[in-house]
Amino acid sequence: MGYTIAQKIIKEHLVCGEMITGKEIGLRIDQTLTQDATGTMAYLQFEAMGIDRVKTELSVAYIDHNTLQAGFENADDHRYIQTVTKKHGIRFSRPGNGICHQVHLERFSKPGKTLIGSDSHTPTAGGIGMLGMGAGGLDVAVAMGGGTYYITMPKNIKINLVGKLSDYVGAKDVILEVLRILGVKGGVGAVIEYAGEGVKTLSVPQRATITNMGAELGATSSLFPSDEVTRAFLKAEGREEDYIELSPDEDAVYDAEYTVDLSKLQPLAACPHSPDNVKSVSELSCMKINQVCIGSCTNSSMQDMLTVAAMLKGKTVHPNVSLSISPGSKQVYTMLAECGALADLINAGARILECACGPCIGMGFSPQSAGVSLRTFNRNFLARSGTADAQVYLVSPETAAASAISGVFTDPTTLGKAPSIEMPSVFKINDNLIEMPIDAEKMDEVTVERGPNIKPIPVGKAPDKDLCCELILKVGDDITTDHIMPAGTKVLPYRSNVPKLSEFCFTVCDKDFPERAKAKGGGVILGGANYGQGSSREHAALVPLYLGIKAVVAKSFARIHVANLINFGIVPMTLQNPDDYELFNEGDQIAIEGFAAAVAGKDEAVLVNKTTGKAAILKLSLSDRQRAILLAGGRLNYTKLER
Ligand code: MIC
Ligand code: SF4
Repeated sequence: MGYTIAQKIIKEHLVCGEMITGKEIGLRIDQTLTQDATGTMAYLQFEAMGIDRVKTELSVAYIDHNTLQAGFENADDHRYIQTVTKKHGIRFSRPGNGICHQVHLERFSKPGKTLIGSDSHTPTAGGIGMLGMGAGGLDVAVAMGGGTYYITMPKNIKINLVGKLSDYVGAKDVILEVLRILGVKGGVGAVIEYAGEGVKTLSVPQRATITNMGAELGATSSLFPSDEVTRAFLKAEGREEDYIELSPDEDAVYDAEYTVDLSKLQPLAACPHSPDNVKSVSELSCMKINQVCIGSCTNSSMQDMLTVAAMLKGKTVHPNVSLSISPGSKQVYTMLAECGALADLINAGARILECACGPCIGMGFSPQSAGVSLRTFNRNFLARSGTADAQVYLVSPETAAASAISGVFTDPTTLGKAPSIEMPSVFKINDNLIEMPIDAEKMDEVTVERGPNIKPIPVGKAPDKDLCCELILKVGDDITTDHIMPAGTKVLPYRSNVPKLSEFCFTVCDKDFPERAKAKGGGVILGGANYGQGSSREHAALVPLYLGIKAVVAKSFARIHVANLINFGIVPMTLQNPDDYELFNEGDQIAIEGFAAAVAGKDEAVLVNKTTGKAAILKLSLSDRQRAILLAGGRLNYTKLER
């Protein structure tokens, strides 16, 4: 039996375990990336491990999330990351150089290699045939130290692309169609591979738009083959030597296959508040809009920007609309300026932002009250924009530009023929904002600078024999990490200050949660299906740990979040019978009988509702390694015990 692309890369990097779907495997990681909102924690953890220099082929620290700097906190964190990376052998991408995934795709990604990043959209690199996976900062720290990265051996889903995109239909519409078909849980436990004749009609940045939003499917990663289009992209980046051809074997076996006919696709939009709530733009046409935001790691390439500039040239943004544009990288920004397209955007009335995440993570540009915002981003979770009642729709750059001009939701295919854009065959290469680390023998010369905002990381405890506490919070299905630990201007500056961060935990769902959890000394959270979907932020585990959460019981969990819970010693348990969710209410006194025994190997415990007398069976599915981590009270303790 032949191999899929994912299986080929996994086989090359397998350190332990068997390549049997659903079993835990360990992988050697070639490259890592961090961004600043998760990076501070990752480097604090790396420092705590006491390893002098990173052991990966390449590690890069990006500054792209927390660039608003409304107080000293962000700048202090930047300085910490800049100095700690210099000392320990990590490249530092300065603020102003661009969004981690866009820059990494341009400058460092390599087909056939493995990459983990402390950001859930690390699979963007799959656009070039690199196995990129999002992970918690602690997992990235371990990989930087040369440690193994553990995942569940994924199944393989194939998406056959046939035909060719029509005018004004973009790569975003392809992934929105896949989201429509599979839903936000459809990729859980899988790598999504794109195949078929349609593949060669898509450029690398278009492919990267698609693999980027595989994160929204819950997938472990997404991959395109590496082919002549990949070679041309690498050549334009002056890195043709990094090219290798990569495709699945003819007889590779996939667990499921779907076909998307590119020529039949229409412009699509993900409606509030979930990326899989997909409708056609024509169904929404004429709805008044207030804001358009173009950019983010999913749609900020030169191709996207040139398309938007060509559509806006000579026009004016509608008076009722505010349009922001954030190019993805310094490379894109410079090329836009040099070819004059930036002037077309400015002239049309676009508000040009720096090349960073910006509005995508609620760092500015929050919509007006109940405002309708069209965004080329990848997430439209409730309140993520910074305005609690905003209505955010995810659309292609083509739909965004057409609607920005008209002031209403506009299907760009009604505009006739699309303007042709000319992509440069050689890109503007200047890595002057990537700082190289100091040589190993000089590392003692570097003083790591720590600001007062950096507070100690909470550490977990071994599980109690039986757990008696309150059901401190009950939430529904598809709870995102933006619900658990919101971001935005008011919260993000405290990513290295867990006590302060705790004041915002779950406040999107229940503004009293932090106070209640503190007063009651924590307890257990009950969630629905796909608990913890979305970002890789380990703060969504660290902060509940700080607030005394010992276990989360849910119908099912998202991949990165469950790994983060285990890393910080919070026990993730599932209801054997999902209907038992109804037997428990917030505020009930509960007991998890046989809690420690379940973790130690019994894999089963009883959740008793002391208030009503009802009970439910809880299941725990752990590898021996995960079991040992939880018994030690989290990975930091476990690593100390290992030494
Ligand atoms: C996101 O898009 O949600 C983020 C912000 O990039 C997160 C990381 C974080 O919370 O810092 C992610 O995707 O992992
Ligand atoms: Fe940044 Fe948004 Fe991409 Fe997250 S999804 S890395 S916040 S641009």
